[in-house]
Parts: sequence; C-alpha cells; structure tokens
Amino acid sequence: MCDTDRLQRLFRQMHHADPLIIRAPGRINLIGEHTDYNNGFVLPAAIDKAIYVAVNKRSDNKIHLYAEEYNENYIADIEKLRQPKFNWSSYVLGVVEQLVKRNYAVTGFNIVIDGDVPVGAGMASSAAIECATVFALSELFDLGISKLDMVMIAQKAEQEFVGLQCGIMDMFTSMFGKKDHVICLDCRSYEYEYFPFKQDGVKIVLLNSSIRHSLAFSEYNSRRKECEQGVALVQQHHPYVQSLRDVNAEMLDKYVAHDKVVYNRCRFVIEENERLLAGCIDLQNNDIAAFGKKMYATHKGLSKLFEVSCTELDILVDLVKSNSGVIGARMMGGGFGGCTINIVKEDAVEELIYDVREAYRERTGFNLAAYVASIEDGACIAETATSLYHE
Ligand code: GAF
Repeated sequence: MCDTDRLQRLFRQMHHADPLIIRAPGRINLIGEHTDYNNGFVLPAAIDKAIYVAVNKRSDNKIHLYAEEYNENYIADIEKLRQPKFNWSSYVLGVVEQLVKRNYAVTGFNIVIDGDVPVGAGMASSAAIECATVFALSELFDLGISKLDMVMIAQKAEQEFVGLQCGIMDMFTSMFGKKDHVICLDCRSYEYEYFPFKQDGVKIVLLNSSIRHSLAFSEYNSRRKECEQGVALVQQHHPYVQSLRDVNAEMLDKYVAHDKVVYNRCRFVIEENERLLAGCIDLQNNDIAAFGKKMYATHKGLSKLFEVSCTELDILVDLVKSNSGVIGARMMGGGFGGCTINIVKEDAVEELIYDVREAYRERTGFNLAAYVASIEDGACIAETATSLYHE
C-alpha cells in the first residue's frame, strides 16, 4: 500500500518542495482477453492496487526521475529523449515524447514514482505509470487534456516508446474505473457501460504465478500480427472487413482454415467476444455460476488456441478447478506468466489460498503471491500542493 504522506516526505527530502500526487490504479479483467486490439469488447475494472506519482516543475528542461521500488535515479532531457537505462522510466519518457509530439507546452519536472501494483503480474502496472504521468503533467502544466485523450497518449507511449503494440484496455480502465463496477468497453467505438460488480458472498482473488517469461513482449506483438493476417485473408473476399470484429466463424472457415495457426488465433478472438457479450447477460441475470464457466472456457482458448498461457498458469487453473469454492478461473492479461483471476466464494478464500500455495510450490518450485482485489475508482488527484514550482 502506498502511503502518500511517506511519498510526500520523500519528495520534500529530494526536491525541497511539496508535490502534486496522482494515483492511477492497476486493473483486473473479468473476461475479454486479446480482444482490445482486435476492435472487440473487454470487461475490466480498476483495483485497489495503484501507482502514485509525485511531481513538481523545474526551471530547466530536465526530467529528474526516481522510482522508490528500485531505488533508482535517472535524469533525462526533454529535448533529447532516448531509450533510458531503466525500463520503468520508459513509461514516463514515452508519455513526455507523445506530449511534445502533440505540441503541448511541457518543460522540466521532478517525478517520484511509488505504488503497489506488482510488476509483471498482468495487472497493468506499466499502463498505470503512463496514466499517472499523463494525468500529473496535464495538471502540472495546465494542459487541459481530456480523459480519453490521456488514454490515447498513454497507449501511444507504450506502442511507440516502449514497443508493445498494446490495445486500449489497460489505460482506459486505469482512467475510467468506477468503484464496484466493471466496464463493458467497446474497443472500436470507445462506448462503454458500467455494470455493478458487488456480488454478495464472492471475492476476486488474484493468484500470482511469480514468473514472467522473457518472450512475453515479442510473443504479444506476434499474436497481434497473426490476427491482422487473418483479417487480411478475409478482406480479400470482403473488402469492408476492417478487423476481427467484422469476421464471423463462417468467413474464417472459408478463407483462413488453410493456415492453422492464424485460424486458431482468430477463432479464439471471435469466440471470446461472443463469450463476453453472453457473460454480460449472466452478470445482469446475477448468474455468476454461468459466468464462471465462461472464464474456464476463456482459459482453455487462451491456452490451446491463442497459446499465450504457460505451464505455471495452466497448473494454477487446474489446481482450483475441482474446488467447489471456486466459481471461475483463468489466466489474466497478456499472458506468458503473471496471474490468474479467480472468482471465489467468500468463505472459501482463506483455505483456497493456503491449499493452492502449498500445491503450487510442490508442483513448480515457485512461491505464490495471492491478493484479494477490490474494485476502485480510476485515476485521480491524491494530494494537491500549494506551489508546484521549484528550481
Ligand atoms: C496487455 C495489453 F496491454 C492489453 O492491451 C491487452 O491486449 C491485454 O494484454 C490482453 O487482453 O495487458
């Protein structure tokens, strides 16, 4: 848990001034994985784990960055932005690059980053840093950027500076999250609807495999390419097709079946969109059991068709499947490590975590971290400062 008083004290020690502090949360996603960059639907929510950035202005064009978690400092120059030494600082500098490209008047600033979104766990810690940064700079320099534009800027920063060809889900959720609600977002039109998610007697439990495979980044980008290849094959016969959102199972069978890999990727995405829409009806009908079954089906598709799971995530889902306290489970996020999301009956949570932790260690040799997530509001000002300027 980030303590904003502590962050404020740390900032004062480093920069002898009061900071503005912005909070941007991580996210969960109930269902709808790898659908966002295919113009499909997602069903995420912002959570109680968040990134906090503390900022104030400088009188030069330098950016002084510090990440509390790593105890690492970095100094960059706004006029000469280049790939930095530390990964975490790319998320800040990528946002600055986007603001400069769009001619926003940004000058030097100090930034201290803290938070409790576990890195590499599939809870979108990088999007949270990007969202917190763009929000903070918009406030600091009075840029008046709308929330949706902040989302776009953060996404472009990830795509162009960091190099992950991500969709919009993570940034949108960090910015637009609403307490006790999931967001049903149409990633084509950006229209969205909030669904209450305060199911009596159930909890959302995240089981973190504590591993991250090194191929995660490049494999993610190649999945996106494979989906685009599927679209191109269908497009030759149906020129109006722009994305997998416009493709149905029949078209896929007819024009893509000869390429088994591309076919499987596309099939998963088409089925996942259908599952999500049906899952929203389950939630409206308060039929959490039916929703849970869809989560297992999503996991199977991600593992067998989209091939973004890994042994450890499959083990984690397997371990909970026979537990009557678990309503649904699946890997969450981009894949190749990170965590599973589990909907669990409240009175079964403690025992489940204990049992899975033991069994997981036995089968993989890895430690398991478990979090019970609550759904919270999106990005906001956590602390204002009277003066935001310091030499
Ligand atoms: C990552 C990406 F950043 C998202 O855009 C999304 O594609 C997700 O993986 C998979 O659903 O979090």
